[in-house]
Amino acid sequence: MYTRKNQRNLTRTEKKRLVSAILELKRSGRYDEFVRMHGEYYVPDAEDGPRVAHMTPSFFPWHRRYLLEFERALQAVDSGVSIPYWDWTADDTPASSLWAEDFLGGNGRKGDRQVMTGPFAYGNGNWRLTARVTDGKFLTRNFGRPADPLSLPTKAEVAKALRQPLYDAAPWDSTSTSGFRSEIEGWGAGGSQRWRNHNRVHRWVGGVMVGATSPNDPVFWLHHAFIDLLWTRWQSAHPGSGYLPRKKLPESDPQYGRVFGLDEPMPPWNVPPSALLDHKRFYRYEA
Ligand code: CU1
Ligand code: CU1
Repeated sequence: MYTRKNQRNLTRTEKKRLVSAILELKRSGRYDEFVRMHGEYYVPDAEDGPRVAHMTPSFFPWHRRYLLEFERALQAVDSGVSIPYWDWTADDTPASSLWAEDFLGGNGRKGDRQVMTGPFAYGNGNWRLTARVTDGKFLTRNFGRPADPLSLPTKAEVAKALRQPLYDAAPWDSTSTSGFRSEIEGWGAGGSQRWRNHNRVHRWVGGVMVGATSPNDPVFWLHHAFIDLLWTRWQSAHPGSGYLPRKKLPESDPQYGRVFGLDEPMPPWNVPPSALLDHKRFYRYEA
């Protein structure tokens, strides 16, 4: 049993050890395998086939398992590290210590958006992107998207999603207009408001965080640890509710074969959502 801490409370030594473990995974090629896996499972609902990771009820359990795999890889390098979480409702500016030179480094520069500071700056020689949807070998960011500004989600927006009594709802995709999963993941029809919560954070960071190979930016893990923490908060707030759909969808359902019920094994690990509902089997979150 280990604890996932709020990144703002990490000591200098803890940040250093986490960064070193990430850089070691990168050096060994393991890191890019994780990036490629994420790209492979980025199946939007406009495409055919099973949809296990995004725009789908198993968004939470799939990413929980994905983070666990990454965390195990980190711990194989240094057993004392875990994935911290980034509460972007509190640390909501580029001035946050998260973006300091001793941790994840800062914003991209003007023009090519290349990150120039910190351990993941291309110029420091340890962070060359190999698994990408588009070309470009260096990490990019574009905080707040100045050309069309957007801000990070607020406590009120997160609280509203946490009040949703239902986990998810038909049609179980990016157009579901109710349910906790849809509201936190952040799709839903209509205008600029549709990039809510989880999605808006990807867009606020910008650069490689937008798109299927977003784990190329290490902040991905800290963002998703917070998303995972929000799932635990929703579970505590709604003990009588739970993962949906409970059963495999019937053949008559348009989403048949595309969405994973509670006990249907999720690729690539063949683990069903039901095996991932209780995070306390694996780790705890620091309050
Ligand atoms: Cu993802
Ligand atoms: Cu994400």
